[in-house]
Parts: sequence; C-alpha cells; structure tokens
Amino acid sequence: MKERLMELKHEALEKVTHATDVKGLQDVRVQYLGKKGPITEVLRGMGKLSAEERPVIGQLANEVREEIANAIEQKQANLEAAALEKQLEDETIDVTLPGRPVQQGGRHLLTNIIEEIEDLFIGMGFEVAEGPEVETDYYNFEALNLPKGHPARDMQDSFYITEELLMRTHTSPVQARSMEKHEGKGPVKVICPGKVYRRDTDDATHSHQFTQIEGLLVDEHVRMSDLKGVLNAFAKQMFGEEREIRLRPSFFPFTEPSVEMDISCKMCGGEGCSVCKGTGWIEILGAGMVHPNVLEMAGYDSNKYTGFAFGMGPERIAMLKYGIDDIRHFYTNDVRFLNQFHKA
Ligand code: 2NL
Repeated sequence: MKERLMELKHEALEKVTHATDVKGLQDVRVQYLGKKGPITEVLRGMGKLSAEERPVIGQLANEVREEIANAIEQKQANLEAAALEKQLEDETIDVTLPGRPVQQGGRHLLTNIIEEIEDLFIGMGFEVAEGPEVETDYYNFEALNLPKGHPARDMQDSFYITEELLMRTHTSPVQARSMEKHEGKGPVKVICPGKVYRRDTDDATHSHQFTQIEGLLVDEHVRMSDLKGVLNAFAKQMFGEEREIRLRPSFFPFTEPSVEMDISCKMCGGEGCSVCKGTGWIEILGAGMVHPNVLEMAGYDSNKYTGFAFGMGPERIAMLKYGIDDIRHFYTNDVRFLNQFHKA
C-alpha cells in the first residue's frame, strides 16, 4: 500500500508539473484527490490493515494528499501569474505611436477675404466699425438720401420685421451711425464689413444674404483725388502691383459724383478675354463723394466737410480671385469646396 501511495504521488506530481492551464490542473485534482480517486480508495481499504499499520498508512496517505494539493495550488498560482504577465504584455500601449489625426476646421474663405481687406485699410489709418443687422428704415435708407418712395429703394427690397424695422440691405447704416457719433467733427475713417440681406431669388450670381465691406472717409478738404489714391493703393495691394485702375461714372443715391472702379484684367493683360468679357477691365467696386444731404443728416456742415465712400462685395472679390463660378458655394458649406482655401 505504501508503494501504491508513492506511485500515485509521483504520477500526480508529474501531471501537475506538465499541466499547461488551470483547466488541466483541475482535472488532476479531480482525478487524484476526488471522492472517487485512488487515494480515497486506499483510505477506504484501510479496514483490512493491522492496528499497527493503519495509522502509518493513514498518515502517509494524508501527507501524500496534502503534498499533491500544495503542488496544485502552487502550480495554479504560477499559471495565473504567467497568464496575467502575458495579458499585460499583449495589451501594452506604445505611447510613442502617432495619434489618429484630428480633422481640424479652418476659417471660411469669406472671413479670410474680409480680414485681408480690413487689414489693408487699417494700414491706411481706417478703423473697423460694426453695427446691427436688423436696422431702422431711417439708418438703412432715409439717412442715406433714400427717402420713402425713392425709386432706388426698389433695387434694395428687404425683409421687413415691421414697417420701420428691416434686415439691412447694405452696411452703409453702420457708416451713418459712425458719422453721427463724431458729432459733426472730422476725421471719420471707418471700414465696415458685415452681412447684408436683400429680397432676391438665389441663383449663380444672386443671394438673399451676402457680405459687404464699405469704407468712409470724412474730413475737411477731402477730394476725389484722395478717393482715387486710396482705391489705387488698395487695388495694387489686393490684386498685384502690376494692376491698373480706372474710374467710370456711375450713380448711387448717397454719393455725388459716383463712380465704378475697374482693375485691369490679369488673365489677358488688357487684351480682352472671357474673364473680362473682352473689355480688358474687371469691375471691382462702387464709390463716390458723399452726398451733401448725407453729410448734413449726420450733423456735418457740407460747406466745410467733404468725404468719399466706397462699397464692395467680398464674394465677388473672392470669385474673381479664385475663379469661383457660383455664389452659392459660399453658403452651402460643402467642405470639399471650403477646404481648398484653408491657409497652410
Ligand atoms: C457697391 C457700391 C457704395 C457707398 C457704397 C456710402 C455710405 C455712406 C455714404 C455714402 Cl454712409 N456712401 N456707401 C458709396 C458708394 C458705393 O457701394 O457697389 N457696393 C457693393
């Protein structure tokens, strides 16, 4: 019986040593230490032994049992530690790997164009002024020499909030408000960018909402030549030193005289092409000498003070600069369009 126990012990310890997982160990436990196992069987057969032998074999059997149980426990601890080690190794995070790129947004093309224009005028001593998009009839029309019933109001039909409140149709009311704030004294040098609204049907060249940037300079002795000098400096900085400007007579209710400014076409160098429609010139903005009525309404003595003003559409400037063929691209926010203009 003693030999049988030693044999069982060897067998069991051998199996424990070779077990590769917890499940295998469990099998060894059941096989050798279970109720139907060989050691239990040995203990059951002890009745046949003599009184001297019984305690010796009993003790031995218990020792063998304990030794196997300890070996299993030890091995189990080793297996679990190894499993944890492996898991840690498998799940190691390499913190030096580059991260997933984040899709970064950027500024809108129009924002960049407007800021570029602002900066050019700031460089010439102008200040940026902003005002409300919901305007009174007075500042949007009346103060700009467009009294009720004036035919030119038809070209700037708006969205009305009430009879007297509307979405502004141009940024000129911001300039009218700036002049008022200066209380009849000069100089006033402002540049006014912002959103404007018109009751128009949207198509490739029209939008019911677009942007404008207007400028105004009021002081004593301001002349048409000052207007031309400022606009020439602007055109050369914005479109290139090689560009020429020309002024053509035009009409606006708030300026007298009024002009339209063209720049020479870069595509053909003045020869005439599809961009300039064969004329060699491209229309950029409208301008003029501030109408005496506008000055007087803002509190200026029009015998002492004169001024010039101009207005342009950033959309049109961007379309010319980048060859964009549809104004709606600016507002539909297709990132494939917008991403083309992100600065590096
Ligand atoms: C255009 C033409 C223009 C003005 C805007 C202005 C403002 C005041 C007084 C006088 Cl407060 N004039 N603004 C003058 C001439 C032309 O805009 O074609 N804009 C897109």
